[in-house]
Amino acid sequence: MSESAMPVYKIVLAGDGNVGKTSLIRRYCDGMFEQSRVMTIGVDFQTKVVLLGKNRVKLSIWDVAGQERFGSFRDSFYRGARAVALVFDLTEPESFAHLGLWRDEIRRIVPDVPMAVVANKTDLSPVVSADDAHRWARQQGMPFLQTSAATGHNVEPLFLGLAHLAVHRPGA
Ligand code: G3D
Ligand code: MG
Repeated sequence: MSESAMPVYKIVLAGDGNVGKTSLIRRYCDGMFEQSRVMTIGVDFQTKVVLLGKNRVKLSIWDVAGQERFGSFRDSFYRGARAVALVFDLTEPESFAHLGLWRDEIRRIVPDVPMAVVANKTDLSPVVSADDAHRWARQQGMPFLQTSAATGHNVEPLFLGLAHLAVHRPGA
């Protein structure tokens, strides 16, 4: 199938600033991790073609990019999302505490979108208990994954998992 004829699925990474959203996308799309990045301003998205079973699909992966504080701007950004990652930083308890706010904000715009919980920065000493985070995710009925954009740990499974959620969404 030509790339232009491929189905496109919009994937959104949400979560507080500095948790590693942009780094995860870069790591996945470019295979790179930049130790020091300027905070992205404006909407940022990249596309990547993935093989799901026998089917090739295209992901457009959107990052809440440097706009974490501007709620009204984000509403339009969520429209059309087919899967969402709620990302937090294992070294930053506030970023975990805020996941419920992100979930609620997204549910208002795309009520049925499947979400996954992502605990990033596994390469650092955790302050948030991964068990607590896993339990929270389970209560929400969301898959849970621990990642590191720095080492690449679980980055590929993260995006393949999101692609799977997007494609196999019940009722879609
Ligand atoms: P954001 O897009 O969610 O705002 P960024 O977050 O991707 O811009 O990352 C914020 C900072 O965390 C960056 O550091 C980045 O290098 C770092 N970071 C992201 N993911 C990881 C990770 O898995 N492990 C470690 N150790 N660091 C990570 P700077 O220093 O540039 O602010
Ligand atoms: Mg960013």
